[in-house]
Amino acid sequence: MADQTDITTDHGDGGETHQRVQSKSRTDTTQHLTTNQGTPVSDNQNTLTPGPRGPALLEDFVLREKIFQFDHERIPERIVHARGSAAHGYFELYESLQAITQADLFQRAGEKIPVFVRFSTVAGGAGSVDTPRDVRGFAVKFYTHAGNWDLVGNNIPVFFIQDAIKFPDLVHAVKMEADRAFPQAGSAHDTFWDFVSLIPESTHMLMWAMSDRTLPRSLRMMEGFGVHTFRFVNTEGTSTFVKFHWKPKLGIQSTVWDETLKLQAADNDYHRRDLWESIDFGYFPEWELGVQLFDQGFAEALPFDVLDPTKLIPEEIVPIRIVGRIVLDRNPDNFFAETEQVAFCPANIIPGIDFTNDPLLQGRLFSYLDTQKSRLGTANFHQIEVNAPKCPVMNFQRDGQMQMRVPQGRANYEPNSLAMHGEDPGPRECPVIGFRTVKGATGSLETGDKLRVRPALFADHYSQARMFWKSQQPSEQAHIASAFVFELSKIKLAQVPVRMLANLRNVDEGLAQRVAKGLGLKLPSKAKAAKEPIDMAPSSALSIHANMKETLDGHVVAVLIADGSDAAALGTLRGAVEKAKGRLFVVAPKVGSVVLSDGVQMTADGQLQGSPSPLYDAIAVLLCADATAKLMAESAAVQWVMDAFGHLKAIGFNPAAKPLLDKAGITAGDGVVRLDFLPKAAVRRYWDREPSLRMLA
Ligand code: HDE
Repeated sequence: MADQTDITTDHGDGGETHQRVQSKSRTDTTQHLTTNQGTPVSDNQNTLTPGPRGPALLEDFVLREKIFQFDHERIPERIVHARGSAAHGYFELYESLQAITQADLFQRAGEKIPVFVRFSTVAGGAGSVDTPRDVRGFAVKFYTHAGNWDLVGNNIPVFFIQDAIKFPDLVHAVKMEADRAFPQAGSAHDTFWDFVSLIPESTHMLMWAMSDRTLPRSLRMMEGFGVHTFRFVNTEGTSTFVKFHWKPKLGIQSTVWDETLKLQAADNDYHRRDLWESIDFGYFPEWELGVQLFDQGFAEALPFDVLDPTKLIPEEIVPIRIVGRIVLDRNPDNFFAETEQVAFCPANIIPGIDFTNDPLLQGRLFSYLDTQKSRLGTANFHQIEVNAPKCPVMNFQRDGQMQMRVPQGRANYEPNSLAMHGEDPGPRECPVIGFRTVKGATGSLETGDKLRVRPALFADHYSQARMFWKSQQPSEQAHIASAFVFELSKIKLAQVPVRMLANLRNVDEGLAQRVAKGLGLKLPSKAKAAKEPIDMAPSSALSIHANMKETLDGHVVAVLIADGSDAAALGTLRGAVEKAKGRLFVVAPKVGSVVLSDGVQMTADGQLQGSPSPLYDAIAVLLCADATAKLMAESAAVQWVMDAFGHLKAIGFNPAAKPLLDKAGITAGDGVVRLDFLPKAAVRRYWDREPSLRMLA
């Protein structure tokens, strides 16, 4: 970077500010503002005009170039997953998987390779909020020595549809409605529920979508899944089926619905900011990579088809083997160049990994490459820095818009005999380590007449939806039932909630009754199932509440202080929170100056009205009697504690602050503790509090 101290600021005839290089730096061109052609610019404040009040001159190439580039700053946003946030990091392998796969990144235990990871919502546009009820994308680009491998997954292990040919219909139905362009980012509207209520294959995914999985507390606290069944292939050509899982180091955690709604108002960028700040503060987000491995015999014995992306394999049946981890330790330097221009594609695989015939995956293999041409405008998008492999790339593909390379010589075809004539012949195939599609089929019925049919086992639409429901704790079941009520309450097409209830009766009669009651509707007769569901054993791994980690690691505790707050108590609280690897965020009525009990003046991190409690994991109220009396007349303060209580968070307080809690209607109970006990209490939420606070379905 140029030496910015060597700059003079002065003003032009119209009073405008000019920051100019000093005369002694005129020969040091590293400081000079230039056009895209490298021509130094003398004035970046004024358009070229004849006379001070004359019209703009067409010859002003400085103006035209600047506005031209600005006019084209945006590229088409992604048709789905438009809103996303990303980070750089690395993948580290724990143990060699050489016997199972020849994939380069799984060979040498302890080796680290770079990754770029983008998280996204699905339905909303690039400028929409971070916290709608929505599936989250979890896309990882591994820059391996053998080429880029993209694992383009979601935070839910199954999908709404079984065949790619239905994807445009699904996306049209869930995105804002065609005539009115709302809602911006959310599924609670007519067209989505009209569509899904007509395709019972969506029922399993709907159960997940209505669960708290779609309300993650943080991108750092959600699981990720490759969804489809893939294959590992070893050097002998032997293939093993594999399902990929990401397990967050901090455990899974979600918000409650009322909190989610309030977060949308409190901070549109809640997840983006959280990811950025965590990396910035050195709390590096981390996930372990797990694989479920199984063979063809096992797959054929299952009561469902492993090619069906609406099904999962419970961890209790095939345990997850943890093989490595990703750590995200660097924020992007530039959002557009990296996060926006990154182009993921499930077809980007490397030797040792292969596809299966999952019809959803097969369609995706076409879609992603195709969409990048629309978004990035050229077939050369793979040369953009974030997309470029970090290993040699050599072939005979040439030219096209925005070719960044300058290929040497005449070898743009092969076979060629140019080497015999002393010229560079270009690269050659390698039958040994080059990518080879695995021989043999995934199972039966993979050859025969050309048909447009689905395998018969795909018709089981409800067994796993039922398994998911049975695997949830009562607190989670109440959230799922309430989410169905909330979403279906927004539907104006009278037949749609009725059709949905008829489908839900195949999942669980109790669930259907609770939703019907919440909607004030009579339970319709059960929809006829294409295939009668079977009862599968519950899988506790599918529950968030059963698996939440009690920790302050990477979490934020906010403390409300004001003039006169006890300085020593604040210091003790900070020490304890930071010792538990949490962050303390200080909130005060005036951000610029708070005078503590010891007379020392400090600044707060956030002002009370701009720092509502939904933004934090737990809160503390540390006020002297005077400040408490004043803040009892401030609705933002009363709301602050009331919301934390309503969102089932731990609340710590000093005795003088208690009247504020009383005013907010906060009753004693689990998680409402004296300040000293807060760091211990703040490691979890208090689900038992909920039934006394809101009417859940
Ligand atoms: Fe995608 N999906 N998808 N998808 N998807 C896109 O590609 C598509 C599906 C996923 O951060 C698009 O570059 C089809 C399942 C993620 O840049 C597009 C089908 C899963 C991202 C596309 C699916 C995903 C995308 C839009 C059904 C989880 C964001 C822009 C056959 C396993 C990647 C783009 C990023 C993005 C197509 C279904 C995950 C249009 C046709 C299932 C995480 O190509």
